[in-house]
Amino acid sequence: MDELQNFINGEWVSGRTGIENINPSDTRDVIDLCSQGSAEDVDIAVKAASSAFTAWRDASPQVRHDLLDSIGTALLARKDEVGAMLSREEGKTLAEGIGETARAGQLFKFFAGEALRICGEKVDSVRPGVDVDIVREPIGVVGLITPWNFPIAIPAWKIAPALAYGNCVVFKPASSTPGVANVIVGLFEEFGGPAGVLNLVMGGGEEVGGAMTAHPDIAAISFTGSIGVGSGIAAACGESQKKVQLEMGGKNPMIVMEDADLSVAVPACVNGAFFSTGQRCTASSRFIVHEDIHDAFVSAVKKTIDQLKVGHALSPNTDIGPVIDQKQLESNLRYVELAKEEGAEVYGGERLDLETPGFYQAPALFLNTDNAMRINQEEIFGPCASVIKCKGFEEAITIANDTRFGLSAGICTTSLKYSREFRRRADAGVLMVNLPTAGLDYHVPFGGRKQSSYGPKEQGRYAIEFYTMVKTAYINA
Ligand code: UN1
Repeated sequence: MDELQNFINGEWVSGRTGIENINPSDTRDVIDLCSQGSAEDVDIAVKAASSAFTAWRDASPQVRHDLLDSIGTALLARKDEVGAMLSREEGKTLAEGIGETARAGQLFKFFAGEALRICGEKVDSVRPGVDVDIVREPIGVVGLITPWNFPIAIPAWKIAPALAYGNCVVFKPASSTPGVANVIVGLFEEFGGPAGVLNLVMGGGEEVGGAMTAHPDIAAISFTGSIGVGSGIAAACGESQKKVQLEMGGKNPMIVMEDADLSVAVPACVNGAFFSTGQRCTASSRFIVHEDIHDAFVSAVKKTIDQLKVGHALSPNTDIGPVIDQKQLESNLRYVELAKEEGAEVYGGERLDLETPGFYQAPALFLNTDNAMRINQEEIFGPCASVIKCKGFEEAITIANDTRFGLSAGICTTSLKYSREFRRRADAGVLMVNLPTAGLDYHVPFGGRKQSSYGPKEQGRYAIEFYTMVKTAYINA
């Protein structure tokens, strides 16, 4: 069996132990063995990154541009092969795996360009004869901790800006999707990335993640994952005074107004809730539907999900792949039971036994629900969505905002007035009008509010806020 190794100071090294990387579409398929790093490996990686920092910071932006651009071009050229690897280990469909790999390629190319556009400001001082220069500098060694659900796009949108702005990186990917993480690091090596600038340490959150958040020479941590782990990271970073950026959960609302075009609203809702098996923090999980359109909406959604084929991620007819693992599947099924206990009517949601042994679940629609129910307040992270009936826009927007989360929010309407009011009043970081709540462009900012996110936004030109720090110089010529 192939062993995936860690990459520290420009060398591939084995961990002390390894864990099996299992295909969630077919648990008989053990893809490879993933090396597990230790706190000591983190320490060696941080030392390597610290030693590499000055040269990388001072390298011409052309050098950083060329490296990132080459990685991006290669990801685009190899998107079919890498996308298939992604789908095999993560379980999203082949089309989604290829699409995500292409997105990762575009992210690298975007930040390649940004490396050439790092600007400062020159300001006249209030003191005559004095100039003020404001410049942005890299922050040093950054620790990047990424989840399994977008195993190549999220590493790309953290690694590419980190490197573009002159930082060195210690990167810990999720343990269930190490293969595609290795692809990025492999390309970095292939295109001559200097030793120590990008280090990969795989392993458990507690040992490897914990060693990263506690390390005195890591200046900043960017994390995407669960709210429980995220708040622990924020506390640890507060203690060691690191800059921190967190992207966590969502309970994203999609309002469907009485004037919505159902031929737009139904596909947007079904895509937002169930594609990628609902395993997106931007997934729609609460459909807030005007009473006048409620029955027509519900029957059209049921009809659409009846036609979706749940199956092996690599099979060409599959619309929805498996859930990532047994633990997540059990958690989803517990929420389906909870929905019944809380008085919802449940459509679908059962465990499916298919030709290959995998973690399959039918899409679940919870009907006649109330926003106060736990199924409408807790993030499920599976193919489950609720319908909440409302009487009008005021009630819809109140329900939409009645959550501790604030990542994405959507509305389906043909009215300019509803669309405008929604954009003014929805308390979320990403808003979608007549589009699924999930599915981001690669060149614009992303991030939420309330307990969904913490710290500066990711992606687009706004990524510079996190990956640089500002220096103000006064010059008396
Ligand atoms: C998307 O909706 O295109 O983990 C991406 C997540 C988010 C990314 C969503 N950080 O689901």
